[in-house]
Parts: sequence; structure tokens; C-alpha cells
Amino acid sequence: MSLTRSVLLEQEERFMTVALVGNPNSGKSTVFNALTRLRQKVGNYPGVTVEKKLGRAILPDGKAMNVLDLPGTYSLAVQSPDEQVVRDVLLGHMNDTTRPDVVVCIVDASNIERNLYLVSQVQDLGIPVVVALNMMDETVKQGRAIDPQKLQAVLRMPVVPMVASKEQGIEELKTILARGVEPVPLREWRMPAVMEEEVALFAQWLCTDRKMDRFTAFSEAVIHLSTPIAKHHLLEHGVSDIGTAMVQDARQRLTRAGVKWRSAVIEARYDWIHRILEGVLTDLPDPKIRKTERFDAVLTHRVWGWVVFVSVMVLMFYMIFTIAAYPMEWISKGFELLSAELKSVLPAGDIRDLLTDGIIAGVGGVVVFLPQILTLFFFISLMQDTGYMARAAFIMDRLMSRVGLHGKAFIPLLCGFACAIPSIMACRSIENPKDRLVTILVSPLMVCSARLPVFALMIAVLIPNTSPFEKAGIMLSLYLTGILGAILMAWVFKHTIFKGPTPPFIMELPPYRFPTLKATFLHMWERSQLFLKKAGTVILIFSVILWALMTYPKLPGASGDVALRHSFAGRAGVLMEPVIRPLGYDWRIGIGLIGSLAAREIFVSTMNIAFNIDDSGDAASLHSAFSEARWPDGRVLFTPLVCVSLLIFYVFAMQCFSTLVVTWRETNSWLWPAFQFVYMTGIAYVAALTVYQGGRWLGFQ
Ligand SMILES: Nc1nc2c(ncn2[C@@H]2O[C@H](COP(=O)(O)OP(=O)(O)OP(=O)(O)O)[C@@H](O)[C@H]2O)c(=O)[nH]1
Ligand SMILES: [Mg+2]
Repeated sequence: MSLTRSVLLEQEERFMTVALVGNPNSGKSTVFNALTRLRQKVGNYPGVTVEKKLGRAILPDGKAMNVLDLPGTYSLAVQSPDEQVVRDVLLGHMNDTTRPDVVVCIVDASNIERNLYLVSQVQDLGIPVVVALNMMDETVKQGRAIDPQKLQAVLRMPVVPMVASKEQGIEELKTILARGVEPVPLREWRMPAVMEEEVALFAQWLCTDRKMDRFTAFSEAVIHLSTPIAKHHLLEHGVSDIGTAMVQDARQRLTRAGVKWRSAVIEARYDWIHRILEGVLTDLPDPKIRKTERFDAVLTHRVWGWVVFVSVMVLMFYMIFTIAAYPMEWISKGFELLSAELKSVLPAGDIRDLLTDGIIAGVGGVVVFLPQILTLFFFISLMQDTGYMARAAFIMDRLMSRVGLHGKAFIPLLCGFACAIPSIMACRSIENPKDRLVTILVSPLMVCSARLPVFALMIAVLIPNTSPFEKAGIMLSLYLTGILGAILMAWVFKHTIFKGPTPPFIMELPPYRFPTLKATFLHMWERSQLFLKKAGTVILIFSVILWALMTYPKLPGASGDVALRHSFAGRAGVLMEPVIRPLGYDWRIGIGLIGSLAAREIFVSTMNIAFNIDDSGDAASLHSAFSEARWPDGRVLFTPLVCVSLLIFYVFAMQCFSTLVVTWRETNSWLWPAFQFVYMTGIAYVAALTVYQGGRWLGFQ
């Protein structure tokens, strides 16, 4: 280790580390962002954060402190991989993270009973705790009042009332942290005497045999004696067979003594919570009628729920085809001008061609779609921040509960509308490993934003002069095809390779919230940065490579298709034509299919280069080039049937290298990404084949 690095590490260690712990959707990431000025993702549904994230805050006394944002959890008796992170951090089991000096428990004041349950578990660990009583604005709407000072007095921990989304209470929290927080006083909740004894006995053993400190040993003993799945954790943390046998013996003794070991601890903690809350909670005389329930009656209704969902989607696509059209026009005009300018200043030759036909056509052709992608993200952001997404997941779950897919899977799947990568990461909130794997495997079938350019292009070729409504309708049917595909495949997997029972859906529906403009625009801004970064890196590099492959080797005197056919890429396309001809595609489309193995948008780039060849890289001119494309025998290439076949192919095909990498990382095996690639490409092929051949058989063109 170099000297500077070790000095840096020492400094790092001298900072106090504060961990933010709390139930899902209680506002941890909002507090984290306010403390650190970072931009961790925030959303109004449980399970947004699935990984720990380190940031740094400056306290009022000028000192820095490390802040850890953590996934949400209801309890420290862990069920899913994201909750495991919380437990490991609090117990100091994480190699790369020091055990926190202070825990800030973010308590959702509108759900205070349930949130204090976790506080009592964290308190057991003996780490100093500050209670951040967040969402104070919601309690008023609920018709209750909470007295933070009384709560502080009975809890004997600092309590800071907060409205984190408005940054209220953040400075007070910092002041308390700067002043230093005392370790937590002794617990006041008590289990039945027999259980207390058994816990003490096992904790004693953990202290001596496992070398745990007094607090950790107590907390572990409680969790292990009262959690049915404890055996698995015991083994995981190296507790020997002796320990496991001790737990089992203790449980038998408890059962004989008439103590229900599963529920005794839960009851003991809730008894304490109810005692604590006496005098702290008061009902307001005139509670406002709860709007949430009224909204939910419609939005989660068996029929109306779907009507609203479909309407929201149609509205979204309608906007994508209407308001986004203007900025798209400007961007494409800009690239046209740039290209014309380059043509006039640069001498004719390969460099000029690379710049105009390769880079501008390739990258420009994709960047044009930025306004549509932003419109999509505007809607996704609204769905996530208002709490609507949880309702959409709810109605989908009800319809599909027979599929056998875990209800919790629908949140990750809906995240897939943005991108398969966060969607696959979000699967960490699913407890059951089999269900988690099934969801990871089907996630990329959800139509993501990278497909949008391809779809928009093909729809424009398919029905050039129709109303945006019809285009929106086609878009909607493609999205629904993706959803149905994902659900169908989940069913297949659950009944073949991943047989197993499905636990019932227990997702909590968050209250509706007004989205803040700031959050929405930040989300869109981040997304456009990501999109432009992708265009400037992956798509740029591939455009250059593909341009070169489509230009060399040169055939002297040849141009257009003849030259392209002679190039490396052209030869590859010709080679694969027999395979894709049954789908209605020629070798030039073949080049696009190969190119888009890296990322779907590259289809548009390669088509811009292949059918070049107007220099503008503009969707409109590409679609006119498409309508002029012919087979050698003079037949039209892009018939309506070919367009539909391509659309279907792109719904199902696995064309995203990054997704495969994430699947590999999340499953720790190359088998699963390989399987994902093969099965999705297989379905894409068969579906496109069926559409094309079936359509021809029925007499379509
Ligand atoms: N009304 C209100 N909303 C808040 C407050 N704090 C956060 N929110 C909103 O609550 C939602 C959840 O916030 P997050 O910060 O994502 O919650 P989290 O605890 O990190 O959630 P997970 O990562 O899913 O566990 C977001 O929509 C926030 O804008 C608050 O004090 N009042
Ligand atoms: Mg979070």
C-alpha cells in the first residue's frame, strides 16, 4: 500500500460513520441526499435502494462524517439479499465498510408502530441511535399528532421531527450528530421469563464460543431463537452444529413451557411500542377523509384499474409521438446542418465519409430520439413518485397470481420499462432465490427505453401518415406483448426448472404523494446524461467500427449496395441471409441485427449507415430510404409484414450486452446470461417467423 493511500485510509477511519436504517419507503435516501448533496435514487415505492451507498456530509462544526444509505428493511431477521446488506453492515460483517458508530433510524411517522419495531431491534445491538421522525407532514393528513419531545423522553434517544423531502429537520439532525450520541440505554421490552432465560443462555454461549460482544450476542440469540429460518443464518455465519442443536433444544423447552417462540418476541416488542406511544400519539378531532382509500378503490379496481393503466400508457405514447416530434425535428436539422457544413469544408475521402456517414449518421441517428426517451422518463418518474407504480404492480399481481411469480417481482418488472439493468438489480428485494432468478431471467422482456428508437422508426415506416393515436396504439400493443411474454415465460420457468411454492403478495401500497418538479426534472436530466453518454461511447464506437466494416474492403468503382455487399459487414450479412430470410429480412437488415447485439439502438445507427444515405441521420429520411429499399428482384423490402416481424423480433430478442453482464453479476454464473440470451433470441426468432410466415399464408404482404 502506498504511503498516501494509507494516510488517506487512516483519515477515512477517523471520520464518524453514520448508517441510515429504516423500513422501506420511509425516506432514507431522501435524508441521505439532503445530508450528502448526492443524488441517490428516490421513489415512492418500497425497494428503491437495494445496495449500500457511501457519501460524506459536513457537520456544523466543520467535521466530515461518512454516511451510509442502506436498503429498507422491516426487521433484522433477514429474508432477502438486500436486507442482508443492512444486517451485515450493522454487525460489522462487511469487509469494505466499518461498523457504524451511530445509526440514524428513519421512522415513517405515519406508520410509527411498525417502524419502531426495527428501532427496538437496532437498539439491541448497543449502537447509539438517533430517531429521525420523518414524514411528519403525513401524520397531520392522517388525523394524528405525534409529540416528538414526549417520544424522546420515553425512548431515551434523541428524536428529530422531519420532513426530509422539504429538508426540514436536516440541520437539527446534523447538530445532534455533531454533539455526539450516547449509546442506547438498556432495553425496556421484556419477553416471558422462560424465554429471557433461554436467550441469556444462548447469548452467553455466543459470547464465549463465537467471541461476540454482549449486545450482538443478545440480538443474535433473540433472532435465532425466534425466527423459523434461523438455522440457515446460523450456518451462514459459521455457527457450528452445536449451536444449531442448542437452538433446537431451547425451542423444544420453550414449547413445553407453553411459550410460542415464534411470536413471543414480536409480541414483547409490540407491547413495549404500545406502552411507549401512550401519550405520544393523539388523534386529531377532525381528521380529513383519507383520499388514498378513495383513489385506491378506482386504481386497484379489477376493471377500472386496468382501464386507468392502459389510458396512462396510451397518453404516454401519444405524447411521445406528438410533443417529442418538435425537438426531434430541431435535433435532426442540427445534424443535417453539421453534416452539410463538414461536406463543404472537408475534401472528399474516407475521413469525410467517416465523419458524415459513420459518426453523424450513426450517433446522430440515435440522439434524435432523445426527446422521446425524455418523455418516456417523465412519465416513468411520475408513476414512481406519485405511488402509482405500486398500484400498477398490484393489479398485475392480482391478474397473474396464478402464474406463480412472486408478487414482489412486479416492481422490478415495471422498472424494466426504463431499463433492464436497474430492473435486474431491483430483484434483490425478492426473498426466494428461485423466484428471484426467474424474475431476473424474464426482466429483459419488458420493453425498455432502448427499444423505443427502433419501434418509433419501424412504426413510422409501417404507418407513415396516420394519427399519433394509432401509433400510440401500436406502441401499447408492443409493450403489452412484452409484459405478456415476461409473464408467460415466468409461468413456464416456474413450472419446469424452478418449481416451487409462491408466497403470497405482501407489498405495501405507499400513500399517494405529489411529485416534486425538482425530483422529476432531476430524474429526466440524469436519464438524458446516461443516454447521451451511451450515444457518445458505445454507440459512437460501434458506429465507427460498423462504418469501417461496412466500407472496407473497397471495390474500386463500386458504390451503394454493390460496395456494401463487398464489405466485411456486407459479407457477414449475406452469409446470414439464409437464416433470416424466412423472417422476411435481407442481408442489410442482417447487418443491423448483428450490430444491435451490443445495444438495440445500434440497429438504427447501422440502418442509417447501410441505407445511407442521406447524411442527415434523421428518422424521416431513413424511413423514406426504407420505403425505397428493394429486393434484387424488385419486390419491396419493408412490406408491412416485414415491419411487424421486425417489431416482434425486437420485443423478444436479447440484444444488450450490458444486461447480460448484469445478469452474470447478480447470479454469479455465466450459465444464466447464456441461457437468457439463447431463450430470448429463440423466442424472438420463432415469434417473428410465425408472424411473417403466418401473415403470408393469410395473404398479407
Ligand atoms: N410527504 C413526505 N414525503 C417524503 C418525505 N421524505 C421522503 N418522502 C418521499 O417518500 C418517498 C420515499 O423516499 P425514499 O427516500 O426513496 O425512501 P427510502 O427509505 O430510501 O426507500 P427504499 O430505498 O425503497 O427503502 C419518496 O417519494 C420521497 O419523495 C417526507 O418527509 N414527507
Ligand atoms: Mg432508498
